[in-house]
Parts: sequence; structure tokens; C-alpha cells
Amino acid sequence: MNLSNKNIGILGLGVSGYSAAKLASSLGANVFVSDSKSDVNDLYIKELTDMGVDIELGVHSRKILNSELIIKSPGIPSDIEIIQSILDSKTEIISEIEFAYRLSDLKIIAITGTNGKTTTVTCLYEVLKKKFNVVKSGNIGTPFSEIVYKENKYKTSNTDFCILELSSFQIDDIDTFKPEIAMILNISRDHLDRYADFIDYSKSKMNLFKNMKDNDLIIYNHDDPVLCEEVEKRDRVFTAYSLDKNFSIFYLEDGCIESVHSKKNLHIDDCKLSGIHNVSNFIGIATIASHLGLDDRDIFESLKIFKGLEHRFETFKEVDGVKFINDSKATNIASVKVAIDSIDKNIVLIMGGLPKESDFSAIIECSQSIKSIIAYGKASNDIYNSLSESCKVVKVEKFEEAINSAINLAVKGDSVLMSPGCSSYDQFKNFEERGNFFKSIVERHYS
Ligand code: UMA
Ligand code: ADP
Repeated sequence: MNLSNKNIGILGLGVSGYSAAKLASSLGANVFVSDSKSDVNDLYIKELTDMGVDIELGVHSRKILNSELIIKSPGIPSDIEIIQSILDSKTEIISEIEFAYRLSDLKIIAITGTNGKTTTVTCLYEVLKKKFNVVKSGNIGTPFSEIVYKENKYKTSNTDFCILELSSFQIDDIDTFKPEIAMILNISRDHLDRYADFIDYSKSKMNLFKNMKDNDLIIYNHDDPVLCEEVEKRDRVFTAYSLDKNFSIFYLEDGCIESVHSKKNLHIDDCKLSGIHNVSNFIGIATIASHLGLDDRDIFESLKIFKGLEHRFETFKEVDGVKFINDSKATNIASVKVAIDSIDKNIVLIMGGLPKESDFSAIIECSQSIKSIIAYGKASNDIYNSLSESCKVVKVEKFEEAINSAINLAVKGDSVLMSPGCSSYDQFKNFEERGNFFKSIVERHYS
């Protein structure tokens, strides 16, 4: 794509808009950026203004309609007025991912799914870097445009693969984007404020594969019933991964990840990262790594030492026989369920925050492992109403009260699991702040 003297419009000046503007401007485009907020990062404004980028803040005026191509940041919903005007004007509008893709010849491994993307991308990166030059990008934090900008600027194209974490927001508005390898981990209810319904959300995720050919590798988690249904609807080749040996080249048997290719195996108790959902992620990762020629011994070595990420099923303390697990990133019900399934008994569960939905009754399926639930914040009434007939549920207002109640309730052999199933925004800036506060209360109590 030749951008020289082309008028490029960019909607949103968060990190994606900033990187896309830098990339477009560095390739000779006349760039205009519009953000509906007035207070955006000063450093972005300074750097882009110095590059000659025109910036509009506090409003989306019709000025963007003078563009020949418009790039949309992922967090911007499609139903706002300016998007409608762009569609009416027939100006081409694409996602930031599509834009960067058109300017790059990097080989892409794309990972999507409702839960587990960041963990899987990080772990896959650790596994593949034994054999390849890899970078990680996308929803994980570094926009794809930033990677492409740096590759162009420093002419450092010795990268073998770019591992892209893709949210459904980033997959929406792709057009020609085609990864070499794509993997989908699961589909469960989330982001329903942005989509018409669950079907629409699922379609968005599956859209990732639309340009892939039968010789590209598309991997899906066969243990996820929603995914199986989606795969069955499509007339194309998908490769399954599963805990079950009937469907997968890596599988779980007698507590070990086994491979059909060799006698090597990995005992899950030897892994630094626990959780049955992480075993499933490991099997997906091993499937990709094996396809790319890594041998089982190297794959298992890397999986064994992968520590996992903060705030994701993170066991950070064990004291007086009580385990404390910080799972602050569990912001939907499916991620809470896998955490409960990974512990199996004596759980003191802290849930709550800003609810995404009012029905928490799916937790009933795993209620036999739960001793009590402490429900906090805006979601506490919904959690109580959904679960109090099956579990003991205590309602409190403040997060700190919830943690102190859990500490007081827990006895030797229990696990205190903070897996909220809701957003953090009612009492915190983000899930990291919530997780750090949980850890600090526990540490203070035992110091
Ligand atoms: N904005 C407008 N008009 C609007 C709405 C927003 O101009 O109508 C502006 C905001 O004022 C803000 C900018 O758009 O200045 C923000 O853009 P953005 O929300 O697309 O966020 P970025 O900073 O560009 O970050 C995005 C992803 N954010 C979202 O998808 C919401 C980041 O994922 C991602 O790391 C980054 O691109 C790099 O690729 C974050 C995320 O929360 C971590 N993702 C969601 C999730 O994981 O659940 C999907
Ligand atoms: P994402 O980037 O998709 O939000 P993360 O790796 O940040 O995923 O993990 C978010 C939450 O999902 C954490 O609570 C984590 O323990 C949980 N999780 C990780 N892998 C899976 C999986 N395969 N299925 C369900 N939940 C998972």
C-alpha cells in the first residue's frame, strides 16, 4: 500500500491510534487524528504534532470525512454517529490490525478466544523463542502498528513470526488480514454491551479465519462446546486440540501431558503454572510449536518453567495451610468456573465488582467445591440472588471487607480464591489495582 500524500484519518488517540498515526506519517501520509476525549496522553500529542500530524480533541467532527482511508481504534464502538457518517460517505474504514497488516510482510500467528489469550501468547512466545525470532503484539499491549513501524524504521526484519493477541474488537473490521497460523481458545459470554447478542460476538471471533486457506493452520479447542458447534457449521479444515487423546496430538493422561510423536511427557504437578485451563492452553501451544518443528523435549521444558502472569490464577501465598490465589483478571463467569474446577474443594470464593450480566447461576455447576462466597460491590445482590440457594453467600459492600471476611473464614486446607467474575471499575482503576490491593491486604494481615 503506497501512503505517500494519501489522506489518512484515524479515530481514537489511545496507544493504537498513536502507533497507527506514527506509522502512516512515517510513510509520507497526511494524517488527521480525532479523539472524542480532550485529555489524551501529552507525549502522543507532542510527538505526532512534531511529525506534522493534525489532531482534533474533544469531538469527532466531520473533518475526518476528507480522508481517503480511515483507521478505527478497537475500543471505539461501531454504532457512534461518526462511524455512520463514514459508512454513508463510502470511505473505506478498517481496523488498526488490518492497516498494519497491509504494510507488513511479517508472518503472523494469531491467538484469540474469550479467556486465556494473554497467558497463551506469552507462553507461546517463550516456547517459540528457543528456535525462532518472535515478537508479541496486539491486545497484549503493543499495537501491531508499533511493531511494523519499528520493523520499517530500523530495517530489522529478521523476525520469523509476530504472535498477535487479538480481541474480537480487533478482528471486527479486518478485510484482507490473513495469519499463517490461528488458534481459538474458547468462546463464552463477554463484551455483550458491544455486540447485538452472543451469536454476533461468536461470529466476530470466527471472522478471524475468513481469509485463511486450507493449507494454513487453524487450531481450535475441541473441549469447548461452543467452538465445536461453530467449527461444524463451516466447510473447511480445522485442527483440533483437546485434553482427550482421541482428538489431539498432545493430550492429558494420568496427570501427564503426553505426545503422540514421542515417549516424552510432562507431569502437570512439575509445572510452575497450575490450573486445568492452563493445561489446555499448554496443549494448544504445544500443537503450534510442534507444527513449527520444535521437538517435544524442548516444548515440555519451556512449558514446565513458564510461571504464568500476575493476576491470572496466581498463587501468591500459602500460610497456616491456607492458599491465597489472585485471579483478578477473571472478569467473566467462564474464567471463574475454570478457576474453581482447578481447585476442586474447600474454596472461599471472593466474587464481585461491576457486573457484566446479572445471572451468575452458571457457578451452581461447581458449587460442591465452594465452602462460601463473599460477594462484594455492585454485583453483590445479583450474586446473592443467583447463588444463595446452592451456596453460603455473604454480602459486603467494600472489597477490603470481602478480603478480611475471607481471611477470617479460611482454615487449614482451604483456598481463598479472588476470582471476581466482574469488572473492577466500581472500586478500582483496573484489574491490576484490584489484584495488588488483594495481595497487600493478605500480606499485611500475616506480617
Ligand atoms: N475514543 C474515541 N471515540 C470513542 C471512544 C473512544 O475517540 O467513541 C478514544 C478514547 O478517548 C481513547 C481512545 O479512543 O483516547 C482509546 O482507544 P482504544 O479504546 O481502542 O484503546 P487503545 O489505547 O488504543 O488500546 C487498544 C486496546 N483497547 C481496547 O480494545 C479497549 C488494548 O486492549 C490493546 O492493548 C491496545 O489497543 C494495543 O493493541 C486493552 C483491552 O482492554 C488491554 N482490551 C479488551 C480486553 O482485553 O478485554 C478488548
Ligand atoms: P485474556 O487475555 O483472554 O483476558 P488472560 O490470560 O489474561 O486472558 O486470563 C484471563 C482470565 O482467564 C484469568 O482468570 C485466567 O486464569 C483465565 N483463563 C486462562 N486460560 C483460560 C482458558 N483456557 N479458559 C478459561 N479461562 C482461562
